[in-house]
Amino acid sequence: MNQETLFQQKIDAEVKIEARDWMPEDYRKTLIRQISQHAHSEIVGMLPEGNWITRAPNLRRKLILLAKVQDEAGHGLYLYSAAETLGISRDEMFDQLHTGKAKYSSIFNYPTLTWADIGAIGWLVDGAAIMNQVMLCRTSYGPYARAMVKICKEESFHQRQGYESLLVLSKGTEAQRRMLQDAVNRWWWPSIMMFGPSDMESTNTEKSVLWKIKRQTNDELRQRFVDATVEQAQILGVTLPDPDLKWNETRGHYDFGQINWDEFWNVVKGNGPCNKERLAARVNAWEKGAWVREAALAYSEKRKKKVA
Ligand code: BYC
Repeated sequence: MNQETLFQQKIDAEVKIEARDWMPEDYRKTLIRQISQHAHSEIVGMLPEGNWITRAPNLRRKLILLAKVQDEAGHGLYLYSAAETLGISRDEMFDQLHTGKAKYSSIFNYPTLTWADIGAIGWLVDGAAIMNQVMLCRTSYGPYARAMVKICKEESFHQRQGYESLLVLSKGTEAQRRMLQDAVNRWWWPSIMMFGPSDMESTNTEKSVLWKIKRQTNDELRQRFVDATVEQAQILGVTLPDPDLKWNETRGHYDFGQINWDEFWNVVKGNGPCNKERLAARVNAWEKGAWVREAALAYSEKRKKKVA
């Protein structure tokens, strides 16, 4: 039996693939691509929220937001470590991000204009992220699956804090309710787009499902997210900005309107409202942090010499 057949048998039998195991080159490449893009999304995802730490409306909200943004840095680090087990270095991954070769989630290229946007990110963006990431706790590559277990626990707190902060706004003044509705109007469609292109257009899904890297397709997850979110919107008293959103008795799911795929691809290709700003912020942090990396390396060299 050849190695490829043995590998697929292991996948089919739900045996986790570990770093030292034989794997097809395409499996390794797909994982490096997905895990590093996921890590970059966590790190870039800190930027739109970090922007609001100094403007949080009270100490409690500030503490929660600080904790959430720190969690995201941690998620990035677990994911970079998981990707490193596949033979790529962290410096290479950063280089791919900084030169625009690696993607990160489209969602973080939209601006956070008001405080309600922070709640909407928690509710909708983290809500969409969890929908996608729960399946990744059972992904076939061991180091990725194990990283995802901790990440999902924290994402669940992130989603709840966002929803709770919106619930407070929904019971607030007329101006607060308007701010809430405006944030939902702007974040709804980009959140739906986060799941990626439709199954017909997705280039990677077929292989990723065969290898159990992904266990559900982009459209399946998007539908689950819409179904779960509609009732939450009703409790908040907000209208989701889609006139075609309605329950379909036959399908047992909500139907929803046409996604603007031109907008999605435009953002993915680097032309969204904040792409340039986000990338510049990351490159700037990398360049300004050079002395920290040099100092840390010098210290570890000195220790090594002492031990020797
Ligand atoms: N944005 O064949 P497809 C978070 C790309 S952050 C940009 O379906 P795949 C959080 C895709 O990469 C959430 N690009 O691809 C953090 C591919 O291009 P390449 C991040 C996208 O990989 C802070 C092409 O389109 N979560 O949790 O099978 C605060 C064709 O797509 C996007 C993850 O990264 C997009 N939205 O499926 C709050 C989860 N969608 O690479 C929250 C892990 C697609 O071939 N990633 N593309 O050049 C995944 O599950 C999958 O990579 C995706 C896409 C579902 C995103």
